[in-house]
Amino acid sequence: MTALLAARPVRVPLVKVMGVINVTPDSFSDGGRFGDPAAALAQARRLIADGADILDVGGESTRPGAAPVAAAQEIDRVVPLIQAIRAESPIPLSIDTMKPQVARAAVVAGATIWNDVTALRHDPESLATAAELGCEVVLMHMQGEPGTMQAEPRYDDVVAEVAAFLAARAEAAMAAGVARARIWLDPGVGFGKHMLDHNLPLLAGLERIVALGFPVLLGVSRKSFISAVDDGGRPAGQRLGGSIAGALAGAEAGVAAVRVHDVRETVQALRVWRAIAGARNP
Ligand code: HH2
Repeated sequence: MTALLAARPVRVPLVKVMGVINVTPDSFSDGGRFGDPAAALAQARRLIADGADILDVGGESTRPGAAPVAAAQEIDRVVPLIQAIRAESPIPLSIDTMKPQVARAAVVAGATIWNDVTALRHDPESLATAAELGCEVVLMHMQGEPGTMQAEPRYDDVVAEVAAFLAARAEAAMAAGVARARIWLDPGVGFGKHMLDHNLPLLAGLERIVALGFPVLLGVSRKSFISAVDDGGRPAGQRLGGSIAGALAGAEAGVAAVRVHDVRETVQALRVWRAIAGARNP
């Protein structure tokens, strides 16, 4: 019995879990749930207890048709939460914003990662601000703008085009003074990508994004393509199985982290995946 239970050394890399907290009224899956500061802090505590390695705080939805938010309002939404989490936990915090003013305020409040779905293209000041702040940056691929990105996305070879874009944005960030070791890449599942024709080949080709040599963050959690693959009718809150399948596909491809809403379930799935992978390569 003891021999059966003896732990084997597991050499398969750990995949970090980034838990999402949207302090917005309109995010596609959890909008309106954590707009109240006390509810947002309670959610942060829950995600930490559930095993999150990083928390990603967002004050503006990126879903198509979401109302734009002024920088001052976005700062009012995210900074008190970042300060409150920082006051009670050392967990790394990421700020999900396109705006350099918001990133700056968040970093001053204690965030150490700027997660930008526009890969530092939204504002001419973004690249220089990222370099000056000295924070880590997540450079995500998106074709088009959030408002219109799903209108008619087109690619000849989605994996090659996403990889080339990300490599170019990493070069631009480094040229502006962002240290190579601080750069993450994200293929941007669901951002300017056709539900099945683009998201599925992109997920199938993730190794080519990982091969660029930067840590990769993958966000599949609750996205619409899950419903399209499933029965077409599941709302965001009923896509947990598909979200976990996506996280495991990412783990298999070698991503460094997954961005998820359901932290506990994802942590468990990744632990079991890693234990099996470790047993395969003792
Ligand atoms: N997805 C969303 C938002 N930010 N950032 C990165 N790096 N990668 C992603 O895949 C990603 C992201 C969309 O999810 P969510 O935050 O739940 O919704 P909303 O943008 O409506 O707030």
